[in-house]
Amino acid sequence: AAVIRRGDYQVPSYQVSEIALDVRLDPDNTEVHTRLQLHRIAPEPVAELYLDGESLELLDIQRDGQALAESAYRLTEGGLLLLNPPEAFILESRVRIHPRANTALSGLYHAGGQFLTQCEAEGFRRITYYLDRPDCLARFTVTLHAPQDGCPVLLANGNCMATGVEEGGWHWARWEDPYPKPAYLFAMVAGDLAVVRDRYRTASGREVALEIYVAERDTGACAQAMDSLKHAMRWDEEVYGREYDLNRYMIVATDSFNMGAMENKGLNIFNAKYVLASPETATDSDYQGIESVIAHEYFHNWTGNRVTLRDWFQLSLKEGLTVFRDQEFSADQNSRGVQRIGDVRRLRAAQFPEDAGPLAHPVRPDAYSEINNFYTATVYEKGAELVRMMHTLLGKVPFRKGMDLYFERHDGHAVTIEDFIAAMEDANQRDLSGFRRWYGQAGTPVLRATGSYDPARHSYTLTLHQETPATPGQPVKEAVPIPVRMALLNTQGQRVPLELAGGASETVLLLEQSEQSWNFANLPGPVIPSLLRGFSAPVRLQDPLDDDAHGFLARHDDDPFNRWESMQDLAVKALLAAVADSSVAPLPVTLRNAVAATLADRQVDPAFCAELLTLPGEDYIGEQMPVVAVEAIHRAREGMMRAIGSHFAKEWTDLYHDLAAAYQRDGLSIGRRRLRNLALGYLIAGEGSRREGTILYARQQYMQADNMTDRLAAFQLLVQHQHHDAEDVILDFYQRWHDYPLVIDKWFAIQAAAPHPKTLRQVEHLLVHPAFDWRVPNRVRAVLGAFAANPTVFHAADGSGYTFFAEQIRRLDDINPQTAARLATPLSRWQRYDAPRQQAMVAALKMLAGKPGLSRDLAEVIQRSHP
Ligand code: DPP
Ligand code: ZN
Repeated sequence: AAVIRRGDYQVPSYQVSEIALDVRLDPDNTEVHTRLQLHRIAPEPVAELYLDGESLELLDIQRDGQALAESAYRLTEGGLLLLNPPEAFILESRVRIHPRANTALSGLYHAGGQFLTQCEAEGFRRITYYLDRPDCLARFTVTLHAPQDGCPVLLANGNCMATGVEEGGWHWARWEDPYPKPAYLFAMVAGDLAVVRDRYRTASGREVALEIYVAERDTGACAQAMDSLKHAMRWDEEVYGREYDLNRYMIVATDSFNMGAMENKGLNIFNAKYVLASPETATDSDYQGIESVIAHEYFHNWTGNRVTLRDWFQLSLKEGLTVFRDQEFSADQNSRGVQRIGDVRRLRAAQFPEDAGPLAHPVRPDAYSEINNFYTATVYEKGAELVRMMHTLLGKVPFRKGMDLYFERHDGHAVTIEDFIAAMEDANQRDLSGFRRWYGQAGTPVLRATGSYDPARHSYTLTLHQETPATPGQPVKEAVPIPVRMALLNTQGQRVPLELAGGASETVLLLEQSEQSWNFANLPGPVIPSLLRGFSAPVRLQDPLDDDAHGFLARHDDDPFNRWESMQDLAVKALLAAVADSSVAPLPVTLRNAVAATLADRQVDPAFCAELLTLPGEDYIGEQMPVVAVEAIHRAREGMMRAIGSHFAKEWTDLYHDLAAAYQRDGLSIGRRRLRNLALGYLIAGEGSRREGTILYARQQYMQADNMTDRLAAFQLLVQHQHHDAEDVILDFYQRWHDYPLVIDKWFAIQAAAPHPKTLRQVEHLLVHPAFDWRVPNRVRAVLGAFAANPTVFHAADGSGYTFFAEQIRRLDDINPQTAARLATPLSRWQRYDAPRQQAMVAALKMLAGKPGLSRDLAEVIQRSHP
């Protein structure tokens, strides 16, 4: 497929000032009439003007009111070529499209009885012929026509200007968006939806109507979404001085959606997973997911919509920045330390492996063939880390000055990452040129720290060294600026004043060369360094500390992230030792003491305590090995769970009973539930194969829970530990919740994630279950996504997991290429496994590569995975 390169960017030769759409909605045959006002901006006449268009049936085309002569245009595979276009003209087209058959869920589609659109990145060209590129900003008017019965609600971006009825039981509505926007932010919705309303008064006193559109029976489950929206609106006013700019903010929830949500101007469309929640159906982490995604899409109104992208290579300009903003929002709403740990966990789980494999790409990529494949952890999560580093280096107030200048300069424009950095630099007279390398260079830098205390001089010397491994297409790497937030702790665990930081006890060192040293003089005595506090840079830190020092930091470091990190380090080292030698004790004494101290610490917030006591996942352990030892890792981790469970059985039992409480939704209660469910997990693990006592706790908790967090935690433990003996609960769960798609997704996912050999068979059954639906991405992800994240089953030594998985991806590719390509990425990690697994994974990739009618999306992932 054609490769699109960043260096080939050209300004468009024409612009659209106005676009008016008139759409007659029918699931099988929708007609779209489009009227474009085009004018040339290129200085000289051009021979041709290309309009994008895909899967469109052209019925009629006119220029300035006259049928367009056949010699004046040509239809191509991907669009329409206008030959010798005049300087300014009106182009009218009429096309037919087929929303029900659109299972790719890109463009206009019909699902669950509703008409919905998804236009990012390039879905608008599946609705009409257009300059479908983010630097083409136009004012949109759209008139929707639909049967009044099936589609009483007709929505689009902006303001509703007029409505009316027409013959045959149809009606119409006309919407106008006063803000010029790129086509990827266009949206329309039609269906039988109920609405939950609220109001918001902006800082300057304007009233905004807030509307969440859901199915009638879900109107009681929108409170978290609505509250989160109001909090996000207030936060953006307070922290960034940004107000909402239309009179109405609409959110529509659907079960059929490729992404989490979409920030269409004034009319967000959301995966229902990030809107609907009630205590009975949603877990605490579902609630948190809603808070952050609602905020994320809201924040896009300024970072993405008002200031948009010049081209898709700049995707992180809006996504990295907006993820940073939503992470900070969540940190302000909840516990900052726990939030940061969660964000880093996600970065390490998804982005680090991506950056270390064949799909590695810079935060600002250089080339793509299908842009949908670049909505990645690198563009989002690493992109957010790059913004965070600038925030760390500049400080809060200068960063805000930079943002103000960015908005002032670029409001209403389509800009680049370069423009963002320049605004930060110009507002603060700072040179951030090193960040351009961060954006352009793939791979995770390794930061090696060495240090020594000189008792004669009372000084500590710290040396930092950086090196970024080669990635595909980038054999040689340059040094990048790495901000290292740090402190030195004395033997009582207190931070000591640092001369080189003017006496402050915490500072940010900036490593710009490949190696630099710092000397900390006049110290009161020996010190232990606390480095990369708050995870101040997205790097792999190799610190100079031994287990005793980590054990010390795990108890005393006042930086929550580093305290957690020390605990993780101890666990990872012990696990790696057990993987290498199965006779090694599963719970070394340093770790045991750290666990004991954490369990005994009554001061610590329960949510943070749960983080400290959660062992690193199998994937993360595998990441630390040259070749992932699938079974040995699983055994070692189970062994450590069992050892911690049995050694501290009394503490876990006490915690389990002490933390029992009626359901409440405040932060403290959430933390207590989390810790209590962790305790239950350890108790069950600790009983080894007997499990008569504590499994009853889980059964009881499953039956009696007054909320989904507790019920699901028990359910998961039962499925995980009881194998076929859990069949009664599996059945019970289904019968209770079969009317709730989001809950049934969990039911599918937990079964597909069970770590035992029979899971493959079970998953085969799940795929033919009446509730399974290949057209619903949430459902497909629940089964195939969970399966591919199940280490011992997906990576079964006989290759059965890979073969089975590839067959399902092959099938999905005909239905929804975007989701198929996304789900297929675990196969790209083949180099990380032993030879027989490598062969089986490559064979699976080859089988997919030979598929007839392979999509551009999947083709690109396969090609890059195994060039
Ligand atoms: N909907 C996706 C997001 O908000 C793409 N813009 O991240
Ligand atoms: Zn986004």
